[in-house]
Amino acid sequence: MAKTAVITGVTGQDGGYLAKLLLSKGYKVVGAYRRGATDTFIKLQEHGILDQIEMVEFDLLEFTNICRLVMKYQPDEFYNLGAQSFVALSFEEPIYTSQADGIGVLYILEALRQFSPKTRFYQASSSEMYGMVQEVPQKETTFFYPRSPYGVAKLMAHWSSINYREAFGLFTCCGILFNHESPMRGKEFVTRKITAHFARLFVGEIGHPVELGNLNARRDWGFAGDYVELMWRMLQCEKGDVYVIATGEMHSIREFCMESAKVCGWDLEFSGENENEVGVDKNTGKVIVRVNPKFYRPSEVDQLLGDSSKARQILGWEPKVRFAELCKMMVEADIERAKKGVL
Ligand code: GDR
Repeated sequence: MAKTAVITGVTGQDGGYLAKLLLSKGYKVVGAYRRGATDTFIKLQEHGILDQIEMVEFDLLEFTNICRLVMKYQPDEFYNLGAQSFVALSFEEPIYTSQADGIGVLYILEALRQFSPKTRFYQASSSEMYGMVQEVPQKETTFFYPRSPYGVAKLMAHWSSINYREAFGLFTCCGILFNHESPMRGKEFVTRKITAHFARLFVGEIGHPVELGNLNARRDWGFAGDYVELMWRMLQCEKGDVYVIATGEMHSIREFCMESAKVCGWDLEFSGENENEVGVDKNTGKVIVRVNPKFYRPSEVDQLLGDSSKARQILGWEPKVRFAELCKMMVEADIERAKKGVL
């Protein structure tokens, strides 16, 4: 009989890629989404899978709703990808973020414990939990030091998932995923903000530069399509565990701009310091990137670099898409959308 999987946050970037993967494996996919979630069904439509998913309204803050969902479907697998996932917003909405990303996970774990203890549970943990990194690169055993309400809430969810495995015997896995991007990334995140803006500049729809915050921050960026495969593989193992998922390569926001600019035929050169820094196309002298301190964060995560040896060994995985290819894929997809007027 076909396995049933519940995916919360199914309308988000990862939800779409994971749903597609599970459908291709013959799963019945129940997609849990929050009414009013941004761009509600657009990504699933773009993937061409909306009509194959059983969509149910869901809210991480409504325990009764979670209980009914779990009781009704008794799923084989439950992937919790739903969250307030924008780190910058968590400084403005710390309480909501803690409730959705921390307590909300506890609601799910409790519902599973009560009504469906055989369900295998995946929790979307985050490299943001490492915050002010205590070791480079970061692995499963690295000490956590979150730097945002988002990171703190994710840490609670992470340890709750481990605790429910140890205390109550639930099958839980946590994927500590480092930043993962794709053409389906939300435009509030820095990579897609850059590629969408570059594409609109490229087709001549706009003329002003993109305004960014801290260009020095460095991230380990992978491709979301690669990473969802690992979520599934984790749940197929004999026992639940924690895995770091990362490429092991780190680049600054500035480097992401330079690499993405190449796809548009621009040769970006940066000059000036801090809020006066600009990125200019050497060939035309046009300003493409400008700094606006409005996008600085109250406390920043300066660098993240993951060591995913454990996942590579146990889950048998190698990231397929590397940095330059990722930039190219995202800019090209956005140029296509801009040309069609759907960006
Ligand atoms: P992050 O992703 O916070 O790492 O969390 P984001 O792309 O928002 O920021 C990455 C870095 O870029 C710097 N930055 C800017 N960020 C945004 N959004 N907009 C800007 O204009 C800008 N300028 C510079 C940020 O300061 C930061 O250092 C993502 C999310 O997907 C989380 O949900 C997930 O858990 C982690 O990745 C892993």
